[in-house]
Amino acid sequence: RVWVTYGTEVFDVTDFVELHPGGPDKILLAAGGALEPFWALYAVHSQPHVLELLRDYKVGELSPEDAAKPTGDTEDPFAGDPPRHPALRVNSLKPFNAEPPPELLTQSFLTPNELFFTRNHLPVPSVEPGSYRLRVEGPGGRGLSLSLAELRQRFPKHEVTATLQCAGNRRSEMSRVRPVKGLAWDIGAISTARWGGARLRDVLLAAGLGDKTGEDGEWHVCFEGLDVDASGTPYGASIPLKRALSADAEVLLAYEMNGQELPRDHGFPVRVLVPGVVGARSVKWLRSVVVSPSESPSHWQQNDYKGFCPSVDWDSVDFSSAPAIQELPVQSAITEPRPGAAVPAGEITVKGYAWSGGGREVVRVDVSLDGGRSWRVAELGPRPARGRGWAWALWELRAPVAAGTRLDIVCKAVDSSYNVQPDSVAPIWNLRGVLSNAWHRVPVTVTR
Ligand code: MTE
Ligand code: MO
Repeated sequence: RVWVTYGTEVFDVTDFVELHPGGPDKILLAAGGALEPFWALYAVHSQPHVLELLRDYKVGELSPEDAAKPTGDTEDPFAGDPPRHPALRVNSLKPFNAEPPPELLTQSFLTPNELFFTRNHLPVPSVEPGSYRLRVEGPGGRGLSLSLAELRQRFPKHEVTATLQCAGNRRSEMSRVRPVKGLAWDIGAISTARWGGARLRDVLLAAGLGDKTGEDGEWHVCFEGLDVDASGTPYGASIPLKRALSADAEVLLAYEMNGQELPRDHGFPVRVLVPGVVGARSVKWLRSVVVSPSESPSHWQQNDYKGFCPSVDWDSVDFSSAPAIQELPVQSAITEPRPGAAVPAGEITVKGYAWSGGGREVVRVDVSLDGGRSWRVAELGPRPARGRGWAWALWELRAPVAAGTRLDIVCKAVDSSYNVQPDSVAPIWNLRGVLSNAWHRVPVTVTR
């Protein structure tokens, strides 16, 4: 049976699951745990009649031990990590890596902060906002040191609605072809937020670092986080200086996410946000920004987050032979229905997301119900009017389906440069399982 808790009370909601106005799949996400974190996200629940309705299903009270909070372990480097939303699908607890369930991912254009996918390589640092300083440095001893208040006050706040995607999104589909090294992300290592902060460009210009564009080869901006490994080495990455200085590229030193202060998991108090570029370059818990003639020496810039030929294996790989991933290729996936689902005959609703790197807008999403033999054009949801194609398009397709049939649902997106997704995984397989953007396939059966 299906139970949930609210406060210290326990409810058997088995008979209510099918009656849930938001759909049975959504209420089941809270099964076996507390309702509060879900009700906090979906405000329709904060009405007296909802609590009253729940009363009818009460079966008991939590025991005092279960009602008490679990205690933290002080020896554990991850003991200071923040609390997380129970709906997140955890791929690794320490360090914390988790993605929202697909059916919640496309519930709203902006991903609620609590559900935004989290990709941490190390423990989450605890930062005292009052003593935080951001170091900005470049050649010739030029630079700045900024407090959080100075970053907020000296530079105009700029806002960008942008999708962030991890290079490893949809890796689990790649490892089904052949095993790869990396976290087994499903389709949820991608999320969208409205980010607010200072433009990196404005900060670099204020530091006197705006003059190194091009004349002596490509320069870079290297970022370091406050999160460090056991040897004291921080997370780091870089982007080309040209992108950092471009007003069009809208690179941010973000301190706000969806109108709230940046949550700890997403880089409190300041992170880099590089629209249209692989998530790995958007360094969280930012401690330094250094303008340099070379890319970041960090492991994650040099020996990770690069693409290779399918025949390259761990014995033959030469990481120095491939460029670091920056702009990502065109991507799309189906969030509803789920693979293996049984859907009722009549009309099916297929939902998903589509996005491309570099600010290239998604111009079309094609959906097939028969494995790619015939196609229909999905309807794209509303997107922000202003700005470039930094954010995803949510899409939907409704189509009649006959009882007793099997559907092989497929989606593929087209971006404004007419880039398309590859039809299968094998030719783009790579040992690290990155850049997994083949047509997404979801088999379902139609019941009678
Ligand atoms: N920044 C720091 N300091 N440490 C990290 O582990 N992970 C990177 C990037 N920035 C990381 C980081 C990777 S690989 C991704 S995909 C994004 O952060 C994820 O951002 P999110 O956790 O806010 O979704
Ligand atoms: Mo990532």
